[in-house]
Amino acid sequence: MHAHSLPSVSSAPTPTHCPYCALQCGMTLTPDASAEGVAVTGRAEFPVNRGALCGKGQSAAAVLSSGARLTTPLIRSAAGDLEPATWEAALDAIAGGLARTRDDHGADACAIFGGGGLTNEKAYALGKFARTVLRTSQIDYNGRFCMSSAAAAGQKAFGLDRGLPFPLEDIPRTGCVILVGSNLAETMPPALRYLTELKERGGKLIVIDPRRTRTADQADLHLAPRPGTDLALALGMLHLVVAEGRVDEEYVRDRTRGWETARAAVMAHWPEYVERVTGVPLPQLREAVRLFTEPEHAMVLTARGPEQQSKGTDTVGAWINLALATGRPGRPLSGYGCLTGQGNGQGGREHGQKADQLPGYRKLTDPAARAHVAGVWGVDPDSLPGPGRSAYELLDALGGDIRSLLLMGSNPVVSAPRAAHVEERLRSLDFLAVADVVLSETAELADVVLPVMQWAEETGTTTSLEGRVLLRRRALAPPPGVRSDLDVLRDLTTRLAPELEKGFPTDPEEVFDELRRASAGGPADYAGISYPRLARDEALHWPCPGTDHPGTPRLFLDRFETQDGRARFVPVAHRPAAEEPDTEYPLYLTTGRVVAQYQSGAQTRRVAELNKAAPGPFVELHPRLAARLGIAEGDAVTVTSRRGAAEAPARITATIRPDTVFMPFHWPGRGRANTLTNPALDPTSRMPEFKVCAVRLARATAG
Ligand SMILES: Nc1nc2c(c(=O)[nH]1)N[C@H]1C(S)=C(S)[C@@H](COP(=O)(O)OP(=O)(O)OC[C@H]3O[C@@H](n4cnc5c(=O)[nH]c(N)nc54)[C@H](O)[C@@H]3O)O[C@H]1N2
Ligand SMILES: Nc1nc2c(c(=O)[nH]1)N[C@H]1C(S)=C(S)[C@@H](COP(=O)(O)OP(=O)(O)OC[C@H]3O[C@@H](n4cnc5c(=O)[nH]c(N)nc54)[C@H](O)[C@@H]3O)O[C@H]1N2
Ligand code: SF4
Ligand SMILES: [Mo]
Repeated sequence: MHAHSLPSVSSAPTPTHCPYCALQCGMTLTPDASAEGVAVTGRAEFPVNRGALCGKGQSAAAVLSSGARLTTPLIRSAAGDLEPATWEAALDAIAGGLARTRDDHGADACAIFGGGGLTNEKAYALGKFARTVLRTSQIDYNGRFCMSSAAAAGQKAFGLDRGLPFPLEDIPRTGCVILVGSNLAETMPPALRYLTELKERGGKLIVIDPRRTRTADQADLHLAPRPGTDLALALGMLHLVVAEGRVDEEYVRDRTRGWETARAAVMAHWPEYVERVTGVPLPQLREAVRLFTEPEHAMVLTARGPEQQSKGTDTVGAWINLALATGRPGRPLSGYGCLTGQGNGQGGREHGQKADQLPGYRKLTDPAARAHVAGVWGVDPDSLPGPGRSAYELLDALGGDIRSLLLMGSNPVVSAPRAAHVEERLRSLDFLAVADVVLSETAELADVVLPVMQWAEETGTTTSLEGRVLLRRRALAPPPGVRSDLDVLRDLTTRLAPELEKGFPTDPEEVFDELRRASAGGPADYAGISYPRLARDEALHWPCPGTDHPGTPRLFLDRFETQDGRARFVPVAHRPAAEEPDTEYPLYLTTGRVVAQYQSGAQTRRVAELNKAAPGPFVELHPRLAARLGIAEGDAVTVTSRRGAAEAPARITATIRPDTVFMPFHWPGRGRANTLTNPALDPTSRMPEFKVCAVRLARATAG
């Protein structure tokens, strides 16, 4: 239907950024004669990574050429197989499937699921497509599984959520960093140098993790609490801060509200109680308080450990309270930050693929926001639907009142909690369409699969964990047969609502320029950021309201983004995880990552050298537990929770608590960690409890 004339690609080296995590390391792609078509090198002049790349970034080009790459659309045949089809047939089938659902069951029976790896342009277009073309409220994305608890807590306390409110370069110059549930050494390896430099300058590092990870190995003090007890730990520290007279009274008076109520809640958490709940000895707790309060500057950084809990929002709130009581946020070289995870985990949550949200981090329930965005979109504000369901709730409703799903940029068959149930829900849909670069486990279930371009084949912007907006540039032509997600959304609009087609340009810069207008005046204001500016300047942090505005690397120095400019203490109390160990399921299971695989593994499991480094799932357990259960290194073990059972080889190590086992979640099949996880949701952020559930363990019976 449309001619796809692609701009010619230069043979000169292209400066760009990594396709994977939120660090967005700078890299250069140089065309060569290899099967990938380009060589990857780290870009020394980009200050965040200064030329360093982890193994995933270094090998990212392998996925460009991989034999497993999708290069033709697929349609499920009457016999039940996915068979090659033309683009026209595939797009017709998707438009037909969505239109049928809409006509038979109403607009909200169609749903969209997006991803934090999609560029700002794609995330924006996807949200606009849901609300104007499908007119459905049912859109959410995998970022809900990522940093949503930190985002909710940051909103409450500071009136604004930006992962880090200061650049990474501030970290080495502070006096103490408490790193809560982050395994930076494996999840953002080039960023480890900020912690090493901190220590070289005499600063202290405290790591809080039930496992002594490679990151915890670097710490001056490692606290290893029971999974799911960070909330009590933070309250215990704050209790000591109060008892020892270490509260910054002047700061609390001038820059905050709500201390009296929060203080009362804190005082109920006696250190002895905290010791009992967390398993962290009181002297260690006192030492942590001393290290954190003595220096002039200090920071608390959280990642998925404390956040992926059914009380993640309150837990992060408690850590923010500790930072506020000691006068840290909004002061130079100090404060609270969240280490966002996905390549565009920050931007992906700002421009409209989140259930309750309009571009610019605006609220879908705010009449002024609706009027502004509807104006940019040229539609009636009343035609915009209201907020929809959160990610897990949406997946759980598939086959119920949601009958059709279009999915871009996620692989929930591997990455969603209670994954066997989610898989069954996906199978029960009337219609499933998936756009991906590879045939992921979720794409394997689809009625129609669309092969799309990736990172090095198209231009687009991402926003890093520092709120730094970056330009990823097209460096090589995609394989024949592959189109962009932006093409897909335009071509579906042509079929479903031709009168809106003009609103779906396929040139990323055109989409970005519209995003700038839609975000103007909102909390995440991109109005002053343009492609030409991004091509010259890699230090533009939002908000950036005007083309001569320098951007905002550091937030909150004068005021917080609340109405009165003061930060809010949130009163919180400890509560147990949704599921605690008992006689039937006596152990904690926690989950996370290894350095050589990324997320559901859809991309990195297709790279030979990464598979060599991390070939498959495993169950990490303590030697004492192994001895008690008669399990030897490498034995196949069965891990059982109330959701199901998984099997993987044992990896025995004294670096984990004896009451806890750990599994990485990167693999499908029998070793899938998410077969076991508990979808209990945080009441505010709707984050599932990936980091805590109860399991039992046994040596797998031979067979
Ligand atoms: N290699 C690699 N790097 C990645 C990714 C990847 O998949 N692979 N994904 C990217 C993304 S999207 C994200 S979100 C980030 C995640 O980055 P991280 O948050 O660093 O990663 P995780 O391994 O999920 O969790 C961190 C640590 O939390 C600990 N933990 C478990 N339970 C608890 C608890 O109850 N309390 C505390 N305090 N700690 C606990 C785990 O033992 C683990 O070491 O990584 C990004 N980078
Ligand atoms: N047990 C457990 N589960 C977890 C977590 C945990 O710690 N423990 N962490 C959670 C977290 S933090 C996250 S972020 C999620 C992530 O989990 P997923 O959402 O599954 O993330 P990915 O594996 O990155 O999936 C991205 C998919 O999009 C495809 N893709 C890449 N680029 C593009 C593009 O431009 N367009 C399109 N259409 N597709 C593209 C990739 O090939 C891949 O199939 O997992 C969550 N699940
Ligand atoms: S740390 Fe993250 S951004 Fe940097 S190379 Fe590795 S995956 Fe890419
Ligand atoms: Mo994430």
